[in-house]
Amino acid sequence: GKEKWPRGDEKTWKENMRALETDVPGISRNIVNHVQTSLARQAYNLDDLGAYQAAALSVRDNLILNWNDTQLQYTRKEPKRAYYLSLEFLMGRALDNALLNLDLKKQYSESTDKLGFNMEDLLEQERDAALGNGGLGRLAAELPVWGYGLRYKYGIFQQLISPEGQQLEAPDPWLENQNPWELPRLDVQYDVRFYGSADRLNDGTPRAVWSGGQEVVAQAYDVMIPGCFTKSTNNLRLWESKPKRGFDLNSFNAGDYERAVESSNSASAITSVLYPNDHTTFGKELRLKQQYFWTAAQSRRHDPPPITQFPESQRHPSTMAIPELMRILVDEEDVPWDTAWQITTNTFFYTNHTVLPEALEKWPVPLMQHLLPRHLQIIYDINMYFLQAVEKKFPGDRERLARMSLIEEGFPQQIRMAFLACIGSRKVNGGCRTSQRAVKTTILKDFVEFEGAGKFSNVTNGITPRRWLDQCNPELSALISKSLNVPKQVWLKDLFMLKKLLPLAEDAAFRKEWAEIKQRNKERLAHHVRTTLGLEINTNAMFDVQIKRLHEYKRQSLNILGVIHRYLTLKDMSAEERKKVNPRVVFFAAKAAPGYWIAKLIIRLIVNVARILNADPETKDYLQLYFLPDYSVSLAEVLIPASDISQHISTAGTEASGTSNMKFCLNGGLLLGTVDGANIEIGEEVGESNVFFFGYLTPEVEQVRYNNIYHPRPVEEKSPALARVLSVVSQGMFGDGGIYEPFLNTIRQGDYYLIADDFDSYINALKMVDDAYLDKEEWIKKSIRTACTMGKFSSDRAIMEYAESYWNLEPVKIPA
Ligand code: GPW
Repeated sequence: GKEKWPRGDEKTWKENMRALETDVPGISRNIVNHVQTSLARQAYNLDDLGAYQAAALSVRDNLILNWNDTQLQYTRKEPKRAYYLSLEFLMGRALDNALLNLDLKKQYSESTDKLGFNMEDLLEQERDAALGNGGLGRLAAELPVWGYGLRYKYGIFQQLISPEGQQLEAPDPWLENQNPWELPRLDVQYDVRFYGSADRLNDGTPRAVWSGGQEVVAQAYDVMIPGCFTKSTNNLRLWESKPKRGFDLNSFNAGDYERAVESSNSASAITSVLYPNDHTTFGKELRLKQQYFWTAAQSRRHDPPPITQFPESQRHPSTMAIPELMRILVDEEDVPWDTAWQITTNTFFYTNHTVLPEALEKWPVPLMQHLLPRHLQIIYDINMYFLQAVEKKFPGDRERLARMSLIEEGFPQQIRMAFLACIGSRKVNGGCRTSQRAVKTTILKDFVEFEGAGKFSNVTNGITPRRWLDQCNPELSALISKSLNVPKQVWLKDLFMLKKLLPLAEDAAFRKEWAEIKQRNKERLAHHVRTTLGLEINTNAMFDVQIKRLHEYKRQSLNILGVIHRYLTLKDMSAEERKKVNPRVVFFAAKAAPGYWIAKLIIRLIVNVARILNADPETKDYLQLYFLPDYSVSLAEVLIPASDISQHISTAGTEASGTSNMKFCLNGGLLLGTVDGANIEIGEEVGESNVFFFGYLTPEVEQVRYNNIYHPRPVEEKSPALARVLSVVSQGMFGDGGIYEPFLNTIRQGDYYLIADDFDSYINALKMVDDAYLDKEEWIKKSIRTACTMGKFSSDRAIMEYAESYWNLEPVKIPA
């Protein structure tokens, strides 16, 4: 019984429907309109921020029109959809990306020019949407599916560095200036319950009633995500928590205003801040509240069934969606248990993002009992049926049952969320080939034996060439279009086309253009550092970059100790010898989790080494070191195109994939790395002669670690060069040596991350990089070969693999 629409006079509707403004006069009209009405400002008091907002609102109008058409088409066709559930979406800025995807950048720049504003300045006005920690959140931002996340009031903290080199954290009030990219959906609100009690009906059904406790409201905000050169515009739905209307009415009525306000604070607290811990879990109640709040809000929307959802992360924040769907089906829809379990295990797909066992999420049973009593019952029931099945296949193997149980014994008992995600999903996949192999042979070994290997496979991560080439490196993008002789609209959607440029590595004129672009990107970075930090950078040097979260396993420590080694080597040389050295500028940018103090100590060391090096008249022309504070997506967009070499040097067997490695290579930066994560597949694509690998291999690491504990050898024996570096740090070459002892001791004893074991091999690799750089022409060839073999790492390829072999989705065409 569909109603007739439009209501009223069809002609009036048709005549007044707005179309996209795509010419300069129309765009200018639209921008000025927003200045006058949406912003209530005028030409005489308009600053860059206001002009940015008006331009953004005008672009948003276009996105909304496309978004409406997309919605309509989805409503008509009712295709199966994939929902990507992630607690993190590290979006970065939206305006430039939207302009490029809409293919309207030129027109908008011309229009703002006419209005007296420079588009590049306006773009700088936008605050990053930083609702994520690192690669995991960024990956979520790059997949073209419907996303569901949380609308944190505060994103990842802002990093400040004190004069002593201490990391300080400040809140990130990113919504302060209004966010033009979101639409509050006041009509989309759901109640979400916490606490209370769960009573089984015991009426022959598995049903229970969950009641009492506290209810909060989940309020939807929609963020429009433009597809690339298409009308198709996706949606990122972010949930905000707020107090229920009439929240704690009793307290209000009793005149206890303060208590009522307190509980309303606790309702809003759920989505107030992103947890800044990368690769760790803390077992905090508020975090579990965040997870459940979001999976509960999301699960209310399951039209049209069956839904295909897609929970992410080894930290399994979305695993709560599994017992929640079971609860809805069993308790609210009265579906029999077995049918409900079948639906559930056909709905979820689980992507694993880490191989570090300490990052596996576990929740204390007492906390779950208190906060989500019904879900605990459901988890117990799932576990019971599951262990019965295991027992049937492996009769009498009690140890196996204990290993595989969703409940880990101990005080308190803990729920193993990775296992729940595994058994509750149709497929389990990893972010690259080797990490998935690692998962299958370690964390989930028993599950592979039980369920068969077919359930476990890998979809290698990808990155979007729109942001990570066209947007951040427009000159390179233009050169590629010109050389391929096709518009960027074509090759940006078929990145394998870059292969056609490989022969041009032998063309001197092409190499010259390629090198000049790299040089201008280096100057752009130098300009950025000059204007933001007031520092002068030698742009004739090799730019050597390591940017990622600060973590011991990622080994920024190895890099900084290598820098000190280089410094000592330079100091040993005569002035004449030094003149032959290839100058190098080393860049770091990284945030450390606020409670991860060894990581903060490593930042402190980097900052203090930089202070000494950059002021040393003997060496500063040959070696400079910069720690750029407050790493963000926007900073990455300036750093990545400027890099000659980048470092991805995690201990073998620790990095699940890495994605910045792909971004650097796509921009013609060479890769220095360990044989780990996606580095391996990058090496396969570009050829081993174009990358620099070093260090112990994954199968060897276990034995080395064992020896480091049971047959320890002093650092002096493993690497005299490193021993010297540690001793100058300890003796105070970079300020009070004493404060670094706890860090140095992690290398002297245990050395879990193999710093001493890999050091000489690392120094050797750095030397190979230096030698290779001496032959400039050959270096540029390597740079071209690297960029042009990155086809495989486009997120388009990754999403195609997901859609075809996992989700069974088909693209929906949005007609003009
Ligand atoms: F531990 N990743 C991340 F798996 O950025 F949860 N933060 C995290 O907390 C985790 C993973 C977690 C990253 C991986 O470190 C990186 O190797 C991978 O490329 C990325 O997730 C996307 O899969």
